[in-house]
Amino acid sequence: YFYSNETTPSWKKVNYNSVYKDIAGLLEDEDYDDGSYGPVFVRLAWHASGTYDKKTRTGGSDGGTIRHTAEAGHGANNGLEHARDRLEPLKKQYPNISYADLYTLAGVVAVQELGGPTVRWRPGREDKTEADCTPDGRLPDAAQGADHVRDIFYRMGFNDQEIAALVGAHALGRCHTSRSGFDGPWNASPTSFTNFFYTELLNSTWVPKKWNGPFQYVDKESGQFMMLPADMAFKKDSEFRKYVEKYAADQDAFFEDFAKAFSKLLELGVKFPEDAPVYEFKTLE
Ligand code: DDH
Repeated sequence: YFYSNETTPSWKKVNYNSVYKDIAGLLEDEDYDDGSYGPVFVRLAWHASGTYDKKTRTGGSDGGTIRHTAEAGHGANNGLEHARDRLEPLKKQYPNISYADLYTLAGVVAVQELGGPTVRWRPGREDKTEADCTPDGRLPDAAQGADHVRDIFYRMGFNDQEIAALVGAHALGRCHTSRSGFDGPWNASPTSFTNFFYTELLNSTWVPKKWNGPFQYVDKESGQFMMLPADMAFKKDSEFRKYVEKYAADQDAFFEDFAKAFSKLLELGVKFPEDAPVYEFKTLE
């Protein structure tokens, strides 16, 4: 009779390289959005983590609470069910992975497989109950400006440089009127991880969109690309703008800073087991 199995924690029973490959296999789908679940996986990982409050040490990705109705139902999380539903078969295939690890790992896979940097990631988050969901209002409001963005991200423990690096994720994906009310992608290659958020922000002329929807900007030239009011804060605010100019000019610097800040985001508030290894997954072909 071997009892060693009983004492092995679930997180140690998972082959994370294998989960990485299987998540990568779920990215492409020509019928979904721009052909990839990558952007919405990144957003799921970010919203799962971005509820962290360093003062009360509540929120964050630990617990995987974004899957519970109470938190999934927060307005900012509209549409993230597409990402969770897409990943659900992997939870069945790997019953020992926590949702919290699965959702954060999906963000890492998406960043890497869409052409971004290697993001260091550790397993060992544990799922918690609905009672551990955070209150609504911890994620940023896209209609507001620099002061609000700072309030939200300083609460998590980020500085201006890290905030400016993180928002570069808006090179990916799009806004959906059915989810946030806003409309459109930020650039012409929403399924590639690039520094185009910064280059577009600086190089295009942004004008208010004429429509009945919420106030947002479109590029004057084509009208196809968008910026949120909160995005424009990174151009208007001189401290944020320093980093925007740096990342627009130097994609390597952006990749390096994004990888660090994104990894930190996914670990906010997590109490990892002492022997949890750090993975640097190899990007697939
Ligand atoms: Fe974001 N984001 N985000 N965002 N985000 C939206 C989409 C995506 C804000 C608002 C919105 C980050 C920061 C901010 C991604 C990643 C990240 C949408 C549109 C809104 C609104 C949702 C929809 O309609 O589907 C605001 C405000 C901020 C801020 O104040 C800084 C950060 C830090 C990240 C990150 O990942 C590190 C991604 C990816 C998307 C595209 C999702 C998709 O489905 O496509």
